[in-house]
Amino acid sequence: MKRLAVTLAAAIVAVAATSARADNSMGSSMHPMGPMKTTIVTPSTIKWVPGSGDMKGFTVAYLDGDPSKSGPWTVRIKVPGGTKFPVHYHNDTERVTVISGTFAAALGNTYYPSKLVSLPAGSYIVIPAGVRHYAMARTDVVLQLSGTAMFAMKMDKGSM
Ligand SMILES: [Cu+2]
Repeated sequence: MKRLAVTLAAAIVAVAATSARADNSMGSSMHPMGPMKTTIVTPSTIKWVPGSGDMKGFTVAYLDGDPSKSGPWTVRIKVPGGTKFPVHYHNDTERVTVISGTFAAALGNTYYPSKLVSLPAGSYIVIPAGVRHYAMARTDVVLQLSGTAMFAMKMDKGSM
């Protein structure tokens, strides 16, 4: 019985050492996601400001991180109804959640309004880097975008 207790204690120490190592790597400033800060926002505390960079002209809430830099970020963007986004792509995966209103998007190299798929509030889209796509806001919409690299809309020559 004593031998079993010793073996069990050794096993517990081994597990504790393993989890301590795991905890240490998550909490370190060397974590691949970079230093994290706690963020809590509610709909009434979100700060809306004029967007910059490729979000210029839109009203944007910078929730977390900075889309003009490398590293994880999340923003919300207000897009007026009728706004069209011509065929474009990104160098990073684009993740979009429709928070309110109805957005619409489609994949392809040519803008065909009839191919746009309506995306009501609650819809979520993931578009891998390099995939050509286009979109429009069917109504005033609020979109949540997130990424891990600098956000930029890229267009092929002559695709306007
Ligand atoms: Cu896009």
